[in-house]
Amino acid sequence: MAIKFKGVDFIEFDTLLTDDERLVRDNTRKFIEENIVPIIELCNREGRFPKELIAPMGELGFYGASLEGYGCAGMSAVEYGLMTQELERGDSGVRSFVSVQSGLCMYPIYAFGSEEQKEKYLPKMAKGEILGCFGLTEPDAGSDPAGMQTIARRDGEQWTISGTKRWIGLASIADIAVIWAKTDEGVRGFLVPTSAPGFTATPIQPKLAMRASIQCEIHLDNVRLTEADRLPLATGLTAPLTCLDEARYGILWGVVGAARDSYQVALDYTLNRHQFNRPIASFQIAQQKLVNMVLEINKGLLVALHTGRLKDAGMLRPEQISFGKLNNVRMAIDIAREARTMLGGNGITLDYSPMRHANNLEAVRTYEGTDEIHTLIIGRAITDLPAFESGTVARRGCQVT
Ligand code: TGC
Ligand code: FAD
Repeated sequence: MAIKFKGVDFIEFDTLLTDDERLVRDNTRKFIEENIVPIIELCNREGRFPKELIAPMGELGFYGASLEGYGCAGMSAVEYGLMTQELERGDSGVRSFVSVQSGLCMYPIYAFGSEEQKEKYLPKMAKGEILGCFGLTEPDAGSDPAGMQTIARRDGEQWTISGTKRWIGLASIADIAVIWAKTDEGVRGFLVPTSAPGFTATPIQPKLAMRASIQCEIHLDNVRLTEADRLPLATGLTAPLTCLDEARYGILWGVVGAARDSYQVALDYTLNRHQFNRPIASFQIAQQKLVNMVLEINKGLLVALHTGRLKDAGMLRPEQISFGKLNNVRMAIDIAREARTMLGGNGITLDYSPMRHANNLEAVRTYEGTDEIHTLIIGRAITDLPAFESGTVARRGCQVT
């Protein structure tokens, strides 16, 4: 009897997509299969970000893909999500690179920047000629960014910024950094050229996750900027949190890709490897593991698609993004780990992807809001009882001394 469902799709998911949506997904998949899959294990082994793919990904319109104008592709939210799914099927580091450039750097310029800033940066960023990074987290302010200590002081038309940011993706190869700082007027966002005197970015190494990507500690030592470097429409903590919504949305799709790849590897392996004179996939426990993966991946896909349809309709709430991120990352890491068990000893080598995905997903469950923070966001939404003290900017004050 022939296998009826060779891929993971058990629910005719493609019938829920338009031709354009399928095209975006298939084109991205082809790029990943031809360009990322052949090199990604080596990149992980060497701890190397594949910089040589920055320009080709720009040519395909991967950066700022959901933005309109300025040389961006103007994709729908669902198309963007399907794209990130394929990117993360390749590697979380590749998807994260596109998330940072797009959702965390181009998006704030697009949403909060002046027309001059948009014209100056977005077309070149869309091509990958200018790279950006996003500095919100600090050594002592991660889950609670309102506790940030980076300070920007105004002196007429000039600003001086000092502080430390940690875990900042791409910072050592970026041309500009979107830096969030406290000012007398509250939290504000700045476009800091990484060539500015007083700006340094040092990669955090060694890492056991996201090895094919770069994260840095940034030091800002009296970096001088002008008023033209400030994002004029970014006022308060809501501005960076809105950027996080964009990136979290990409993640809730992306991680389904990592889960799908892990499942496919486990399925292929257990169909082909024999023990006790039979394919491992013929054993009931193996089938139960595969079936659980198919159930959870298909549910995760439906959550992602529905979230995308809400976003395209302008109806998506931040708590619903938390729902998708928490559910789908949890699903994906469980599947990557389970897939690893099905490969036996071979599963701990770099010849197979599930353990690499599982390690990456350890980081994904931490960044863009930890599992615990998204649990508390959803908990607050369903009880109207915040389990954490909200409004800490107001409580601690933004007074710059
Ligand atoms: P809270 O009192 O809840 O809110 C303050 C103001 O912000 C508004 N707001 C949001 N607006 C848009 N989107 C959201 N998701 C929002 N969440 C809150 C809120 O309405 C309020 O506005 P207003 O006008 O009433 O003042 O703020 P809080 O300080 O109590 O805490 C909120 C909390 C804990 C949920 C937030 O701080 C949080 O999400 N913490 C997690 C930090 C985080 O996710 N950092 C990510 C850094 S970037 C990163 O990790 C990149 S990884 C690379 C990659 O993406 O691949
Ligand atoms: P902490 O906030 O110190 O949390 C430690 C633990 O305590 C977690 O388990 C957390 O859930 C738990 N905890 C905290 N508060 C509570 C609470 N109220 N209730 C229960 N549990 C709680 N940041 C950027 O600004 N830009 C980037 O580009 C970026 N990229 C990243 C890439 C990677 C690979 C990583 C690992 C991080 C990145 N980050 C980035 C930072 C990331 O967003 C933070 O690591 C994350 O928000 C958690 O902050 P923290 O690491 O300081 O952990």
